[in-house]
Amino acid sequence: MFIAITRQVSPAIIHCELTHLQRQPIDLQTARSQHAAYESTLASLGVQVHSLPADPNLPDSVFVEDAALVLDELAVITRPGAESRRNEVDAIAGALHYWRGLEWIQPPGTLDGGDILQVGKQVFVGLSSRSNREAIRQLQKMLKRFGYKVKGVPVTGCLHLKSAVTCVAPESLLINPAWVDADEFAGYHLIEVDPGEPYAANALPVGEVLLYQPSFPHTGERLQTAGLTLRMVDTAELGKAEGALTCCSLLFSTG
Ligand code: CIR
Repeated sequence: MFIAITRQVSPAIIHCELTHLQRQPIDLQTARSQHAAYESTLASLGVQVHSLPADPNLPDSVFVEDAALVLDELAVITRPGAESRRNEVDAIAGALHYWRGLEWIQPPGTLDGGDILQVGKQVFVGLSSRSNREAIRQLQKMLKRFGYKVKGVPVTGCLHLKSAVTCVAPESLLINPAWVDADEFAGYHLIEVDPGEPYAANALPVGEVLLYQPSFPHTGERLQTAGLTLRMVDTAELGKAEGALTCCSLLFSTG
């Protein structure tokens, strides 16, 4: 069975961190209804959704992905790169400890879960404005005993590694090569985003289905041509806070 941890949209989301986007108004009701649709799509696919309450003091806390890496063997609680996001991890650790033993990234390590792309036993970590080499060193030490390889990958032009590349099927990656070097992923089957849709590389696989954004129709066509089954979920309002599909859940199996 799959579990998804999610968190309700904070009433303070208009004060979110922004790195590559200009601030624009975010309609809280729209953001909340899109988030609710995201949760119900997961539930309709048989995922058990554990939705944590909103926190008015943590504007970005809906983006739960950044607070942890959940593997079969353990969960690693991150130390987010943005100081305003550091307190998000406590509620996530409190929820995750029912399912996994926990390890914690320690200072001076900084790590956002959006920078972590796991493909089987290979873990890629984006070297971004949020995640640093010290966190990679700590992750390598934590995960070595379980047989994982951890590799740092430079990211430019976007917030996180998973803004630039996500895994859409076993051994298949959806990538924007303008933001991350495709050579880092040699050996995988690469599907490039349509050049007119730079933000289109973030997709969320749930079993046999790929959750995807309707705002990227040309890349969506490429995914369908590659034989993938898409389920459209619109999170465009959260996109104004620089969030995408993967960021809104921590999805893992109970084995
Ligand atoms: C931030 O800048 O931290 C938030 N406004 C957006 C985080 C999105 N998270 C993700 O892509 N994993």
